[in-house]
Amino acid sequence: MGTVDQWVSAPARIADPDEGISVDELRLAARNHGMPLEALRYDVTPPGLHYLLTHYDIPALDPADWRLTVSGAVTRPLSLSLADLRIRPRVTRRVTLECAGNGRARLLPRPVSQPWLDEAVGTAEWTGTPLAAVLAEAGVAATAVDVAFTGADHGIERGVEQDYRRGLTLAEAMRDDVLLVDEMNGAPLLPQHGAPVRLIVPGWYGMAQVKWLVGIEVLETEFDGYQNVTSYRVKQEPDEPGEPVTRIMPKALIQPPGVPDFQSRVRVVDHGPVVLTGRAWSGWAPVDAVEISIDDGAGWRPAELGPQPAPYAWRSWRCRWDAVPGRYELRARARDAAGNEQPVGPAWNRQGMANNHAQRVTVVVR
Ligand SMILES: Nc1nc2c(c(=O)[nH]1)N[C@H]1C(S)=C(S)[C@@H](COP(=O)(O)O)O[C@H]1N2
Ligand SMILES: [Mo]
Repeated sequence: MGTVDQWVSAPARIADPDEGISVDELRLAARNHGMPLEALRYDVTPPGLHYLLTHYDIPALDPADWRLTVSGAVTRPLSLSLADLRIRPRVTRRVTLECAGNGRARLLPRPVSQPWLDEAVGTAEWTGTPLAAVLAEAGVAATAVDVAFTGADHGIERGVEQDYRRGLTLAEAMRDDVLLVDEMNGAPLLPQHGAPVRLIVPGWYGMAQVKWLVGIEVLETEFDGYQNVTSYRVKQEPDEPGEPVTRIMPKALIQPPGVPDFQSRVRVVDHGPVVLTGRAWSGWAPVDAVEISIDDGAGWRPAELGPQPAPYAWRSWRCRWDAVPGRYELRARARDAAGNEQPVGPAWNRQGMANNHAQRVTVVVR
């Protein structure tokens, strides 16, 4: 008999240059679906179309006996029921979430993990109560530095058994737009999106948005859990510490025009005037420019931006194109007000994190 470790702790792996997507990756992709790109038409993504990413299993939580504990370096530890949370001041924020691994399957060589293409994104109206006031009520010690958020889901990752747990600096946790939410688009959170309560940290990649929240612990030392220190790092070599993944890099996506070919998803468009549309977002600052290329990045034309609906929600863009018969590779790129520019090509890193290379949409104009 082997130990559990011997059977399940596969090391992080980079695919061989000509290695296709494996059954293990396909199994992850079937559980963790992306947002169908035609759903870029919606300002707010209908819940069933929002992307989904869950490391382990969706836990069974009964909202009637669910409790959220606030513990650690606080003067008044708390244990809150859902009713306790719901009588607190309520706020709704429109926030775009994107998985930090979005785009990973296009990297060469490919980091073996959830094989996202472009679709790991969605925007929702999240309703809940500000975290800062809950922390203030618990009385955060002057010596506190980080806050750890624990989900009710449990599993094993690279041989390390764990609850899903992420840390944030105290300063980030005390931002007034960070919420403990129990509603998505005006309805109770669905099981797959973290019911009954999840954390929303506007602007950050998905890993910070802890679902099935059951514990908040105030720490006097830096959080050193797996999901901050081992995973979600931008690094080239397996043994270097790398840089932590934090906020969402700017990205624009094109709502695929025309109609798709079933198997290849190549788009077929009639010649004549076409209005290309899509969405763009950044977790650093509002997007202030989107450009479109119809010839795979050889030339760029400006798109017209729609309103910025909320600081961390995607904004729409549109761009006219007089389509002449032929085959085209459409690309879009965004720039934000902080000066971050979306690159056309990928920047490789071992875990395939925070990659905002430009989407490519193949279009045949007839
Ligand atoms: N408890 C818990 N929270 C979690 C995760 C998880 O596996 N467990 N996955 C994270 C990741 S990696 C992402 S991208 C987002 C996805 O949120 P969604 O499934 O609601 O779109 O949830 C985050 N929160
Ligand atoms: Mo993610």
